[in-house]
Amino acid sequence: MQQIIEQLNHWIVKVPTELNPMSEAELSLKPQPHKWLKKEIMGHLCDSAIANLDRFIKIQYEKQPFVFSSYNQDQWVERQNYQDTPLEEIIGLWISLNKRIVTVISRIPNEKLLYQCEIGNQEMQTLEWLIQDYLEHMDHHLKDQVFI
Ligand code: NI
Repeated sequence: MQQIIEQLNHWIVKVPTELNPMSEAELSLKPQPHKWLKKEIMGHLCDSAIANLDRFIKIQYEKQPFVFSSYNQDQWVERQNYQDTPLEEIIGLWISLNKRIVTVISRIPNEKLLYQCEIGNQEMQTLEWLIQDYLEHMDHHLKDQVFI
């Protein structure tokens, strides 16, 4: 868990220093039709943080196994209108949400990391797995789509 927290803190510092110098034009370039803009990918990472913050908190006190609620990613990016939102605002939101996530996960007692969650198709995973998966999802988008 310590490693995950360190990696999240690393991104919290690195993301704004790398993205702030990029122009709005660069971030608003459409890579391919039907693909998200870099700004929208950052927005999608905010939506992922919102959904996961909710899960990381509820799984700790709700009846077990906690049933994972999914969300429609394209609908969220569209409804939030990240495309027309200033980058600064998206980055600010992303930083605030991830600081909350670091606060929450650094306070989870060890035994609760093993709490079970049903993630769909009757597949069960632990809270620890969910947190690891949250970071892997973020790493994937940042490394493959934003900082290229
Ligand atoms: Ni994604």
